[in-house]
Amino acid sequence: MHALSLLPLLLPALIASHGLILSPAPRTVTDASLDACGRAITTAITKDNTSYVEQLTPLAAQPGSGYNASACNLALCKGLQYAPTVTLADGEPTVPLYTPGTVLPMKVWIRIPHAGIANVSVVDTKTNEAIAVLKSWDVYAAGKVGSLPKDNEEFEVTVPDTACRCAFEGQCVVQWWWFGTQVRQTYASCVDFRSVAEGVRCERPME
Ligand SMILES: [Cu+2]
Repeated sequence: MHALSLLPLLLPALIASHGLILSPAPRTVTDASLDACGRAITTAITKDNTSYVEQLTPLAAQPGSGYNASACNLALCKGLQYAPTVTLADGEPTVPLYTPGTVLPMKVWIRIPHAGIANVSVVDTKTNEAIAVLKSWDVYAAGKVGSLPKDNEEFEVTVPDTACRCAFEGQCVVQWWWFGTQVRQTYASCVDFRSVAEGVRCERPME
């Protein structure tokens, strides 16, 4: 059951899920996600305000869903893919580069709170391995909109030294993950980034 709530007009409604990262800019539905996850899932993520992972999973099994299991892992960023964009000037990807030790302020939006647990981690997108847990909450989103602890929606994380594992766009994400333990619903939202220490040279991995 979801309490009826008025959609705050000033907040982005790109992904009207129970919650998502507001800043830095999170992954959103793109053609890359459509190719990997199919129309049933990407339409649900775009339009359905209860598009938690457990609801997307059965959509994947629908005939004609277009879901590609090897490309779309719903347990990682709800299946949303890295979508290359480049600056016109220099051809560089528009994925932010954070040197290790960078303090990254983050804002998330909890639209419908469900008490549970949450964490923020750096995830290797190829292996879905959490390289580092940057923050975690034993109790999260326990309360009502407007009375949640401030650090549930506004917090800082420190970018770890990940050697060359996150040196190039698409290799890693900062993933915010929240599981409502009573309702058994999983929400996730991801930020693409690159990270390499000053003076360290990394080789771009073979595709
Ligand atoms: Cu719910």
